Amino acid sequence: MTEAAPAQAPSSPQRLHVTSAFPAAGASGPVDGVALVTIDRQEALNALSFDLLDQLAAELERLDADDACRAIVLTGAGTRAFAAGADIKELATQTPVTLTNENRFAVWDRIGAVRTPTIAAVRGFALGGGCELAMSCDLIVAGDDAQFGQPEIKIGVMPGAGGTQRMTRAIGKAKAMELILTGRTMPAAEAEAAGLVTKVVPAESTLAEALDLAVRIAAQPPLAVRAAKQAILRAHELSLSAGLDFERRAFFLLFASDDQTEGMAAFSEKRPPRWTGR
Ligand code: CO8
Repeated sequence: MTEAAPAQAPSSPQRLHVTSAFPAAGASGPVDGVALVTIDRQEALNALSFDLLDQLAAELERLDADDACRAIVLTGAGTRAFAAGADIKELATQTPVTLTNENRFAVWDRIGAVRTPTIAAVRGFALGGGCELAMSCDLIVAGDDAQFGQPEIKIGVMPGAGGTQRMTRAIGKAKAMELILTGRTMPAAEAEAAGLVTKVVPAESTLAEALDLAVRIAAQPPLAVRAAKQAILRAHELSLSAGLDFERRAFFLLFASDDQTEGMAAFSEKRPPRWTGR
């Protein structure tokens, strides 16, 4: 298991706010093929400073480059928040010039480019940038204490890391307008009914349920998993005909993989498949 834990004193500007374990530690031992990444800045409800986001992107990229890592669970430390948004105190001093010149929002493109399936395990607040981060993941497992929302309007701005786009695609214009223009938060059950989250579970079992889902994804052939993820994400980007074309090409390409041969042979031979990721 590799672990990155906070190494510096809490007051240090270099403090690590992201820890990770690969393989993740489950209730009954290491979880094969699954990494757990934790945002740990509990004193600020895991608010996403620019440094924190840089650390998070670097960790996700490191895991994404590891063939043995087949699924990543992302969560917030503690029980109160996944992340309560961007760090408002840090944002307060920004200008259009600093935001443009320092280009720190580019980190969101790095997070969105991760090819390994990602699952957000959300307890408590997922607000503003925290909601945008959860929506950047492929699946969301929400505890029944989770609250989702884009409250930026209440502090004089609007969503800036995908909220207007991903929220609208997930729950539709009518509900997205209401949530974003009023800044109202949405409880977990409503988020599930609206189609924002994959499933709602009892709060205390959120991480276990997310790890369980990750295990089931990690057990599938990795080339096919990544190809299917890419095709699903294209459904939000492309016209239907272009998306169907992308899907068909990806499907055809998988017939060059050993896992396709193995999967279909195992079915005929009535035995479990042995995936190699080749
Ligand atoms: N940024 C900085 N600090 C925060 C944040 C935040 N987003 N949220 C909470 N904190 C801090 C509080 O300041 C407080 O610190 P302290 O004890 O030093 O005063 C501590 O966390 C605990 O918070 P509260 O005392 O406020 O806890 P409550 O239980 O009373 O309230 C709330 C919880 C309702 C979640 C409340 O903290 C709150 O409203 N937080 C702000 C939510 C918000 O507006 N989020 C959106 C931020 S803007 C944004 O995300 C834009 C995204 C753009 C892209 C991202 C680029 C990086």
